[in-house]
Amino acid sequence: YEPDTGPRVRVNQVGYLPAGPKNATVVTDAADALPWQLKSAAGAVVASGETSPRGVDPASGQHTQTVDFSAYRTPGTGYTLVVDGETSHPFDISGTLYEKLRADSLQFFYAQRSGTPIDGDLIGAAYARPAGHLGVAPNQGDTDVPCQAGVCDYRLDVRGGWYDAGDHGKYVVNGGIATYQLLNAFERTKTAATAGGGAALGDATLRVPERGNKVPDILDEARWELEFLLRMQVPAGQPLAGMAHHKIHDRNWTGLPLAPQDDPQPRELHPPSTAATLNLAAVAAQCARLFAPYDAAFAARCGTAAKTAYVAAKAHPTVYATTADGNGGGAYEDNNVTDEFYWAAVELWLTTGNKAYLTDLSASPAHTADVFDAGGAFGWQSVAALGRLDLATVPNTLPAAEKTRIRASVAAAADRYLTTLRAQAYGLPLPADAYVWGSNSNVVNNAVVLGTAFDLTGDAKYRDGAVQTADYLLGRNALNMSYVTGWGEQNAHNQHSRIFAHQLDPNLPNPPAGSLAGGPNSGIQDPYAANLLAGCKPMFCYVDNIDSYSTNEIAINWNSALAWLASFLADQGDA
Ligand code: 9MR
Repeated sequence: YEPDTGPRVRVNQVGYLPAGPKNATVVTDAADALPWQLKSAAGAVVASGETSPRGVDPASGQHTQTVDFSAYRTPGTGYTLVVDGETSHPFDISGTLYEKLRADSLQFFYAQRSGTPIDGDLIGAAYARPAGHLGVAPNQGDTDVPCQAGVCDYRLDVRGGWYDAGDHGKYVVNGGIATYQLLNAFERTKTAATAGGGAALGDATLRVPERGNKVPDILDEARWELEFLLRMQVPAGQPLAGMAHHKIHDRNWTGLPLAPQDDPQPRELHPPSTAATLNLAAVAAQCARLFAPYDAAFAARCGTAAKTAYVAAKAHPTVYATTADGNGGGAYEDNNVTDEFYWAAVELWLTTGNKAYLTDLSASPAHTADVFDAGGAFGWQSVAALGRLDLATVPNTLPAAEKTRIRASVAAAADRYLTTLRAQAYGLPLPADAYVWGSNSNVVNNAVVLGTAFDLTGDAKYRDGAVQTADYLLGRNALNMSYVTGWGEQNAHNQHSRIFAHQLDPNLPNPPAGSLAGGPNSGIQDPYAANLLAGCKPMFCYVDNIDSYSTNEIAINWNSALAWLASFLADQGDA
């Protein structure tokens, strides 16, 4: 199978920031440097130079050369890059490229909302749908959900939240990290010099029903999930009170397409887990400090839930979710919760200032370990870096030397991601052996570390690394395609989703603009990809087909990463 990858000159198909880095990659057998030309929309040569030969790139297996045209800074549209007789897809040079991506990537969450009708006037008629899983036939509903056999003998109202991905499941650990990232994108605006005080993330910046309520819309969106996460907590008086159920989903996997309101499957609560409980503790603690100025009662409710969850997790520290519980929904297994304990203790300490949490976080091995993995700085299963990043950025009373150590660890990790990025022909912070399920989220999360290092140090090399990461996502890659729906000349739009299943039913929409595909995955764990892509080089292990859930699904934890990065980049203006 040979995908059609178009012109051999690969660029960010959306564009480049005027004063930012401008890099492209050419696939060529030529051994020596080649001349390149940058052309305006009218075809005039506005800049020229020579490529840098790179040899064979391990991630793609391709023989490549790179182009650096950073010196050209004139804003405009419809530029192309010409090398080796090939013309790239067109792109812009503009300081406002990422503002709409910030809004689009956040808008994704409204489209994924469960338990509420989606208003076509807000996000387009194609996306309007009735509320899902409120108990209206044929749904059995999330309003009164029983536990799986033998798990508990009560029922819970766990309506609301976001559907995780292309399925209708709702999982506390993945909801946790996604909510963290939206809250963190907001919290960043309080400390980052480039964030303009957060006006761009204020009220009436998104098309959500809550716009105009004087609460920043990104917080309104996060609250939709927070309310669900709070509902997943085991009630007082029950065994394991204060823990959080790991997940709620259909008894059996359903087929595609399937609108949420048409899902007839029984919904079931799965056992509580320590990981889910600590995710609840961490994000509810974030909620308590960030909502305090807007809704004191809600902030207090979050604070109580966070503390209760933390106490329950300490009382039941080894209740693990396993791969065995993977029928009808994802397992989100985890048998090491050292990192979750650390993250939760950090968030609770940052919110309350209570010394007991400081004692706990200081005693955690995660506090001194190198927590930033080369493949992915953090993810739903490994969250220590979230605690580290927040200790580095959220104002706190750590002794100066300790704060310096924490911040230096973020910069050191960012330096390593830059080293990786420079070794890649396509300029991304991911080594060739790390293309796993959801690789795009790892790529972006590594760029979040770069962005945070820039916020902390003001050193432009980190910001440039984050910009280059966006280049990879938006077309500078072996497949010559953008992984963000509606963004770039050739973009992913057939992602695996029961709701946005246009590929299977022309009456249904594609995912909304701003939806990130999971990305290349050398594991090719779904039958469609396994059959089509056997033997693929890492960056080729992707197909924009709705059947390929292991390379091409949408997911809240991937879009939350994109939203953080897009917001960071939008704040850089013309860089
Ligand atoms: O993102 C998850 C990835 O890290 C795992 O390897 C994979 C298999 O367990 O599951 C992914 O998460 C999926 C979840 O299990 C169910 N909803 C869709 C998620 C995205 O594909």
